[in-house]
Amino acid sequence: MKMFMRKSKLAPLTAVLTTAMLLGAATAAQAQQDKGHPGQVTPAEQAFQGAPSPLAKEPMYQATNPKAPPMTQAEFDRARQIYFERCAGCHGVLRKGATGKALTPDLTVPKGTDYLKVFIGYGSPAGMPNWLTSGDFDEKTVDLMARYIQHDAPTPPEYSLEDMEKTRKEYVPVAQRPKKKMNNYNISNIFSVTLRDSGEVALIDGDTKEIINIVKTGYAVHISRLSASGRYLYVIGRDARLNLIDLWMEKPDNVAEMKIGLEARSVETSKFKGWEDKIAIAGTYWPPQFVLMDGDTLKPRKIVSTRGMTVDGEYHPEPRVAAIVASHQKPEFLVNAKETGKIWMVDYTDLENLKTTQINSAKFLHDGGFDSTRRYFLTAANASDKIAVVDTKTSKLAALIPVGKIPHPGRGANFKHPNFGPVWATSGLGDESIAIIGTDPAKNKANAWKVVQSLKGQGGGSLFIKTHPKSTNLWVDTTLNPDPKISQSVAVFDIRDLNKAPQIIDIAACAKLDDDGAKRVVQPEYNQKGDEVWFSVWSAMNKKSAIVIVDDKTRTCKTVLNDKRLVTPTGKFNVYNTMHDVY
Ligand code: DHE
Repeated sequence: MKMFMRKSKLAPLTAVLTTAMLLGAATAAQAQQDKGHPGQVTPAEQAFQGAPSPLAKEPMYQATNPKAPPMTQAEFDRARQIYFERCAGCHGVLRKGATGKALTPDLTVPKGTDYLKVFIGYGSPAGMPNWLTSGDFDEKTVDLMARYIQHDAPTPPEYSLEDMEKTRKEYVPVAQRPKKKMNNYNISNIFSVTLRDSGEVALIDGDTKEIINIVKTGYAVHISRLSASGRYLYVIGRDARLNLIDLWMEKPDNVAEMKIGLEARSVETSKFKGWEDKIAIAGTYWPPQFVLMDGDTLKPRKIVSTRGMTVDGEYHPEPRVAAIVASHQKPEFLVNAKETGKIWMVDYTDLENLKTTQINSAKFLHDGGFDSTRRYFLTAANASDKIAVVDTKTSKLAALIPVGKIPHPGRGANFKHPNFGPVWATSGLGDESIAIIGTDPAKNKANAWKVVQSLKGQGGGSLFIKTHPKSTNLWVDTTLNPDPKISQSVAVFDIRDLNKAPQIIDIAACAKLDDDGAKRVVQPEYNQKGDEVWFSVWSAMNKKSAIVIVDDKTRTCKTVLNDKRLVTPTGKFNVYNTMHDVY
């Protein structure tokens, strides 16, 4: 739906244009001084954070601020929807600031409508998009939003255990589920593929490349994770709908489902010995909390709020739950609370008397994965430009490592560096650098938790990097780079000689899609054997997309999956690699 005019009518605002330019310059310096503001934000990061929030559709309590310019109820409702679709990702649900600035009335009212209109219309070098001059908003919308942010932020509802339980469905109760695997699929090599905008996952047989089933999931479905045994597949949507799929069924399908909140990104399951498949955990962006559930029925057992103090000692009302991983050392989950910079270690052995440890790292925690021994969790504090390392054995922060701008590892890539021993690598959104970090404090102490080498990739806008223990290739995507030549291709480095320039492979060209879709290439994912790499060629819903499978050894395109049902494919999760944290 196109809600805004593409062509901007500049006239009434030209009077303030010069002021806008001056303000722009002033804001850069101001932004640097703002506590917790990340400074310059790249177009790639803006695009990444700009996904519409499902909260736009939620009813909310709305208080008006008598000091703010008046608005009708209809104007309010429209502004609120626009805010959640366009602004909440950076400025936060409650407008208390996240990677973008706080926009609470105590700050916005003194600035006044005209000043705010300039910011909204023309953006700032600190990263605020130019909504008017880009053609996304017309002047009326700019005025509407400038007034709206001077009123109190509406609060979306909380979400309790009872709310969850009310939405829970067990399509196939445990007693009626298979007692053994009822199909002939090589389950370990199934891929669960996110079909982002159709709200489905495609289960694809990695051996035959046939689609096994297309399973209905949540809105703007996000990631899949596997239970420790590999039987159960958990899928989370941005609308916080959690689906449980049983891969033992003749035709794998949903067996249970529940809404765990109003907006979510992450899910994981217990992996420690003796606890396989027992407990599931999912985290929400709103409300800021995580829930522990029974692994096979999703029955919610315990909710824990992440609201609290940041690592700088300031209260944060909405620390969103980002990545969650299951420890292999202890019966614990590691939960990233994004805005506070705290990594929670959650002991799941006694949910009634829950024990948690909060590890201080750096703000804006996002994604991450384990080192090759699965003892250390390496995770991006993305807008802090750092990688935090947690020792899951000692439950302590092992290191906080400065890297390039806005690291985004996915789960990262583990390999043996010819000179520096075991390493883990991340690429990033903000620049072309690829940081290679030593991960072996026992035998390679001098290199541990240091960037031992920095590679030069194709450019910024990288989301994922991948290799496999059986491979000598290191694949790096550049999905959100503004140059289509770069976003449609990937760089592949030879791990045996990392000083050699990478080979650039035009993956989108392999897909041979005959339309003008964006064809962004995203997320390399290996098959179980480690001899194929799967890439999504991602275009909008009304355009053609595909999955391109590359032969890892020859680095040549081997198979293209272009079934019409593969709508907006993005993340792909190989069962074996995901359940064993192989990356
Ligand atoms: Fe993701 C992982 C959050 C946009 C594809 N993404 C993650 C994780 C988080 C996250 C917290 C780690 C989960 C975990 O390990 O438990 N993603 C967010 C956002 O907040 C963000 C920036 C904006 C939004 O509004 O959602 C966002 N993500 C995207 C996309 O636009 C992507 C590229 C396409 C899509 O399908 O939505 C995307 N995110 C992914 C993928 C992973 C992921 C494929 C898992 C990678 C892996 O290898 O595990």
